[in-house]
Formats: sequence, structure tokens, C-alpha cells
Amino acid sequence: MKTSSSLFVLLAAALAASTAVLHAADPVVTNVVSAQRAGTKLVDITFNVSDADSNTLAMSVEVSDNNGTTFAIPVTALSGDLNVAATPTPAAKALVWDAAVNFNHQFKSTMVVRVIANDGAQPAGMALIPAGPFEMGHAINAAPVHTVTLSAFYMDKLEVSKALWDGVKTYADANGYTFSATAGSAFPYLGGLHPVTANWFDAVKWCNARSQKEGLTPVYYTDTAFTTVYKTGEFPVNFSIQPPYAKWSANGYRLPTEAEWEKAARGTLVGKDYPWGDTISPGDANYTIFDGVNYVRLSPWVGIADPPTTPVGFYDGGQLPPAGPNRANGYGLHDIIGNVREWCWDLYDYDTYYAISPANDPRGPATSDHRIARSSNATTTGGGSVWGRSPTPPTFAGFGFRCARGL
Ligand SMILES: [Ca+2]
Ligand SMILES: [Ca+2]
Repeated sequence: MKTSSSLFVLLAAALAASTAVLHAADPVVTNVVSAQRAGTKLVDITFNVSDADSNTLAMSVEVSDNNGTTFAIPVTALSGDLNVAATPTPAAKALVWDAAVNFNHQFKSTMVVRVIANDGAQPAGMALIPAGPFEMGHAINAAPVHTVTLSAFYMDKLEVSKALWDGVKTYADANGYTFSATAGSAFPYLGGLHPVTANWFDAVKWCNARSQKEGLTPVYYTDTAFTTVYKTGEFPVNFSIQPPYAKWSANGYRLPTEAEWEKAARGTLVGKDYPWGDTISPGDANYTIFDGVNYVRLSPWVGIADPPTTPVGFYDGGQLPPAGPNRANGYGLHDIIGNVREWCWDLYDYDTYYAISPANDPRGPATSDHRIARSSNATTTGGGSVWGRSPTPPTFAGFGFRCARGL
């Protein structure tokens, strides 16, 4: 974890001081000012923060009551700019500490507040999706819209490519994993840059292999005690509690939950259909339009094969032909719209779950014969959306995926 902190002495009035250790790409916090809000037990904390490589920063606060000798006061009641999409130039941010929760009825003239910006040890190729709430769903087509609060997690910026798949599969083949014959199919152009497709079971097993290859703890097991890593075979699909079982505390790769996928897909926008706004046109993503006469795509591989994918991350501003915008979303994720659909962990309960799902870290209903896929694919007319849901039997082999990881 790379962090930068800044100290502030909280007395009767607001004072400011700062210390910042500057490394190549560490975040920098300056100009910390804090004061008790008149007539309340709230403490307003303002500061400037920057990060040379523009990471998403998880902000936290530590409080000392002994002039900074120790920072032992708990700070659980914190709100405001907890997650900052940092820029290289300092931006003004603010947090509010509700001292009534953590330090009620106490007065000291030796308080010190420390603001910490953490840009994480972000795994290569993954984006940090910060903790916090978002509005999930669509008022008509994925109802009801409901507030979901997620723990922070990492998400692959790209769909899993053929090259990434093959590297892990070589390890998997040598370490007791088996996959179905259809797993890892991909459009063969450009040396493995196209996304793979696989059925849900193969995608899950591959996540475990990717974890073990990198020395991480696998997430998926064949037993509820989490003793046997899921490496081989498939399970009956029915309306009973069924393997594999997910060890959510493990640090390995896994499929995102449906809520994680949607939060990551929205990319900090609220109430939009696409990661960049409310409209889509050819050049934004690999999907199909109906021009009134024909179904049309503008992928460079139209006519070579159908449905042709584009290389993962193709819509990065450098795509030819035609040139187009950089459609990385607010978290740096590509191909949220189009190219291949993407498996999620969750079972699907025929559209009643959104009304009853837990507010925090929902992981889907307990039983079903379908799993959820998200995103859209090259043949989706109109492009799909960030809220669209594709319930599908897990044995279907035509979807791709990208991985998530817990922190
Ligand atoms: Ca950084
Ligand atoms: Ca996709």
C-alpha cells in the first residue's frame, strides 16, 4: 500500500499543517484543515489531494488525542470524499467525522487529525472499485432501482483474452484442472488478443487456476468447509444449494458478483445507460445497429467471420477503422458494452431478487438453474446497457468474462 498522510492539530480553531512524503507515484495530501462545526459534534476536514498516476484513492482519517503520539481514537463515522478519482494536480476534497459516534462528550486541546490517501497495491491490469453505495438497476427494465453498498474490490480492466486464458490453462493442465472441450474459444486473429468464451463452470475453474498460478488463495471449492479446490467437472444445475461454494474472504480471482459488475460498469456515472452517458453509436463499442434495412456492425472483421469480436480494449481511442473515442469508463474498464457477454457469479431468481436483495454486498439468490451474465455482445442490436441482465444456463459456452478480486 502506498500512502501519504498529512497532520493537523485540532485545537479550538482550525489550524493547518502538512507533511507529505513524495515518491514517484504516491498520492500527496496537503492543506489539511479541520474544525468542529458550530453547534454540532461534526468535525469538518478539508484537504487537497493529488496523485501523479491518477489512481483512485481510498481516503481515511486517523485521530490522536495526545498530540500525535498515538492515533488510537476510532474513526468509524466518516463521510464525504471517501473515494477520490485523483488527478496529478491537487483537488480540494472534504470529509466529515461524526465525533459524537466515536468521541462523545470529550474535550481535549491535544487532538491531531491525520488524513491518509491510499492508492492501493493495485494488481496489474485491474482497477480498484472503491467501497460505497451506488444505484443498481433500471426503473422499467431492471426494477426496482435500489441502493447497493459494496466493499472495495478489484476488477479486470479487460475481458479475459485468449492469450491470458492460454497462459493460465497451461498451468491448469499441469495441476489437475480439467475443462470442457468448448472452453477458451476465441476469434483467431491478432495473436490471442480477442476475448475467450467459456461456460460458467470453466470460467470459475479458470479463476481458481489463475489464483493458484499467482500464489493467491483460490475462491471456489467443492465443499462448504473450503477444503477441496474446485478444479474439475461440472455440477447438476437445479433448484437446490449446489457447488461450487465461494470463500469470499479469499484473495484470489473470482467472477464478479452481479452488483460488482454493474457498479464497475457504470464507472461512477449515475442513472446512465452506458459507461459514458445515454447514447451510443458505432465506433463506441462492438455491437450491431439496425439501419432500417440491414443489421450492421463496423468492426474491421465484418465479413471475415460472424460474430467477430474485437481485441480486448480495442475501443481505446486508437481503433482503426474507423477512429473513435476512448471508451474506457470512469474506472478504466473497456468493453463494458459489447464484444462478449460476461459471466457473473450470481444465480438468477426470475426477477424477484432486486426487491429483496441485501443492501450490502449482495451475492444473488441461493438457488436457481440460471446464472447471470452481463454486458452485451457483438450481435446485440442497439448495444445493450450497463443494467441489462442475461440469465443463462451455466452450461452455455458462448460468453466471456473478466475477473474480480477482493482486497
Ligand atoms: Ca498512485
Ligand atoms: Ca463485454
